Amino acid sequence: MTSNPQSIPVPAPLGAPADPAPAALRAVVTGASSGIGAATVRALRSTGWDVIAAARRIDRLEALAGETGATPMSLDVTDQASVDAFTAEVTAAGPIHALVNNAGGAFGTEQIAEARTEDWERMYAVNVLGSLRVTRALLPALRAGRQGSVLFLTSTAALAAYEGGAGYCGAKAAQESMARSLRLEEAGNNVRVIEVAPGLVHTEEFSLNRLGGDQGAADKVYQGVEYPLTADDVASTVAFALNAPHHVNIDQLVLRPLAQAANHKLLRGS
Ligand code: 8X3
Repeated sequence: MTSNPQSIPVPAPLGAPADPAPAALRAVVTGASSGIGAATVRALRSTGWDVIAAARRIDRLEALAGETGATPMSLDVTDQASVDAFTAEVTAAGPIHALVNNAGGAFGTEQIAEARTEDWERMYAVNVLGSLRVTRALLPALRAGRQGSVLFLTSTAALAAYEGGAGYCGAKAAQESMARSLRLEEAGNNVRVIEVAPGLVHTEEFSLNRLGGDQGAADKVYQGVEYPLTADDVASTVAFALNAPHHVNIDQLVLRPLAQAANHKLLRGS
């Protein structure tokens, strides 16, 4: 039986010299400045990971870094030059053991008859092409770490269509497809590929961004839903999947609030 590097260590017998503490595993989390990304940084730090918290809004990252001990780094996943500079700096410091492709979001709720091309371009740029750029750039460092994980934060929107969701559903389904291909391509390099697909998550910014900054409209999305998922609910699921022994590949993990029995069935109180 082979031992797994992420298994719980067996204590040394009494009197035996202690092994030096193993170096912490290193994770990159994109879109780390708020919501699920920031919560994931906290969850991974609290379970012993070295975390590089990456996002465009460096001021927010500095605060998160002060709180958690993560390393803040500027990254715009839609800009190849930014990804290149980020990759050079991160990989110079050693291998990577996990990449959490969290940067993304939804823009607009228009049906296809009224869809705004620029919203779709933005959704594909950040969710799909952003994940591609960062994953492609960090794969050599993930392979070098000899126990790599790439985790895609998708959505239940990837699993079923809904009116006004075509652009977002399509972008999330594209990420899901990317995860499936990558799993086949990288298994031989000991890189596992995980997809976490949450349903309704109440974060500060998701619906606000989607609805063009209209706080009233954003609040209505969650109105009467006593317990939507929180960013921490999702982050603890991400940490669970990444902390599983490395031979355990959780292909796809779907989580919804109890009140959302299906994408189209959301129970609201009065
Ligand atoms: C967000 C879930 O239902 O708004 O990823 O598409 S939903």
